[in-house]
Amino acid sequence: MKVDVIGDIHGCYEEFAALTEKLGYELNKGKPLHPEGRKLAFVGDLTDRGPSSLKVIEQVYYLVKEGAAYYTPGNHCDKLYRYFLGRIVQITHGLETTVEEYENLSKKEQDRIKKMFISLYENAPLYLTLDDGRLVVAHAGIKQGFIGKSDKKVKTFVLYGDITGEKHPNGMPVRRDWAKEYSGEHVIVYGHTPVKEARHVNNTWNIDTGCVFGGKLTAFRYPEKEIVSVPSSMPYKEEKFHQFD
Ligand SMILES: [Mn+2]
Repeated sequence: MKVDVIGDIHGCYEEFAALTEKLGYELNKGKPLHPEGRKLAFVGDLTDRGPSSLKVIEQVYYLVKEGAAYYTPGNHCDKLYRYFLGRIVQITHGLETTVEEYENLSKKEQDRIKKMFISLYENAPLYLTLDDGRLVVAHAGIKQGFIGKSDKKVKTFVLYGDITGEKHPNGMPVRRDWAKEYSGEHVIVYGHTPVKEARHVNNTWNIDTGCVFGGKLTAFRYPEKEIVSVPSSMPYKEEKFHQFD
């Protein structure tokens, strides 16, 4: 199977459109489809902070529905899902931009978007196992021993990463560098932690190149293991990018 895994979009619809074009996808009734039948896969965090979150939801919903793409949720997707269910969530960390777009819609349009997203989320696996398990796509990554499992511990890991429960002085949660310890055969593609360049460590690939923070939107082509990116149109925020030693 041939697939192009797309990093955290966070409402950057224009960059997503540009990236699919660069990857050779062609628009068919508004949807990017590949002439050779390649499929897209989304690492999650479709929405929040960027200008066109709802457009991204709609695009991904139809692509998945028609079997042209795979999707697995990120922590921002999880929070938006809880918001749509009417649970009490804090409208912060970028959710405010998605909620603003949503509130500007008519009641009928709101219902349409809400139903789409709930359906997309509820039908999505916690992480994707593709190509007979050789390729695993998980929002914040996954430890070797968690592949095939889906308990609460695994859910926390794939949504938030290898968090310790501690926080840095700036309030950011401490995340362990699990990729450094990874020694598995599965290719693991993930996002969640913005880095300036896609980071390849031990068969794992972090493709969140911080598009919404002015970096790039990145795709990982499988089985070629190629990185393809397009520049972001958003203002550059140096402090949002993670540095690894
Ligand atoms: Mn995330």
